Formats: sequence, C-alpha cells, structure tokens
Amino acid sequence: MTMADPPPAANPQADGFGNNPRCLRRDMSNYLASTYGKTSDIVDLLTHYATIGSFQNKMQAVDPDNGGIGVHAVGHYTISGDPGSDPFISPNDPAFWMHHGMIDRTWSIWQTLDLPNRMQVIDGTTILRGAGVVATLEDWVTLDVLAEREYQIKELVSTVDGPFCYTYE
Ligand SMILES: [Cu+2]
Repeated sequence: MTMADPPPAANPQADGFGNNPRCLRRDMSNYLASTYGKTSDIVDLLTHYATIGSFQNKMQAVDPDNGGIGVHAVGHYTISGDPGSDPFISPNDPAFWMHHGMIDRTWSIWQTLDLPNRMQVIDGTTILRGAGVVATLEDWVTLDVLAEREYQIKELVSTVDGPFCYTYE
C-alpha cells in the first residue's frame, strides 16, 4: 500500500497563475504525455497547421475540450507536476529544459518547411494570458541577465540569424 502525496496548497489566484511557493516535487504525469505528447502529435502539429497563429495555438492549447492539450503545455503539466499541476513550477526541474529544447526544435522544423513564409512571423500579444497589445516583430525583448542588450523579436525568431547560431540534428 502506498500513501498518496498531500495535495499542494491552493493557488492564491482563481486562475491558478498566482505565486504559490512550495518545495519542488519531482514527478511525472504520464497520462498527459502519453495522451497528448506523442511523436504523432508533433507530426500532426508540423503538417496540419500552416500559419503561425494556428501552429502556436495548437502547440499551446490547454483545454481538452477545445483544441486538446498542446505539446508545449504537456511538458509544463507533466514534468515536476504537483497533483494539481502548475505550469510555472515545471521549469524548476532541470529535466524540463529538455522539453523546452524540443519545443524550440519543433518550431525550427516548422519554419524550415516553408522558410519564406514562416521565419519572420509571430502572432499574439505581449502578455501571456488575457488581453494585451498585439506583438510585432519590431517589439523589444529584455532577457535580463541572459543578454547584455535588448533584442527586437525579429532578431530572435531564427536559430541561425541574429544573436543565435545553432541547429538541431
Ligand atoms: Cu514553456
């Protein structure tokens, strides 16, 4: 007989995105990974979503009844997941960064399938959730301690142009 872990403290915000500090739990939620994070889900994403808006909306989807759970969200809710899952605690587990590398790789592959139309394109707003200002390629990004200067989004959308120089094999 095994004892179940106690549930995490309730998030202080109704939307679940409030600061909720607690000890890290290293755990995997295999259900989401095996249901929505399969290789076939990545292939489907790469081959059926031709615009950046449809591609990222499918990749980011978090509603099983409306678009499913996207391969990006799967990692956030799978790695280091508390029983209630918390997308903001998942980056605390070093294993999570393999997932984010794969998300970057998937975006890079998607771009190379139609470079003229998929490299310099973005969709969405300047904030993660809720209404915000529509982002443009001209907007500036602050990377804090990771970079000595700010970059425009148009400089950051390629793995080989701008400040980056890497490819996936
Ligand atoms: Cu992420």
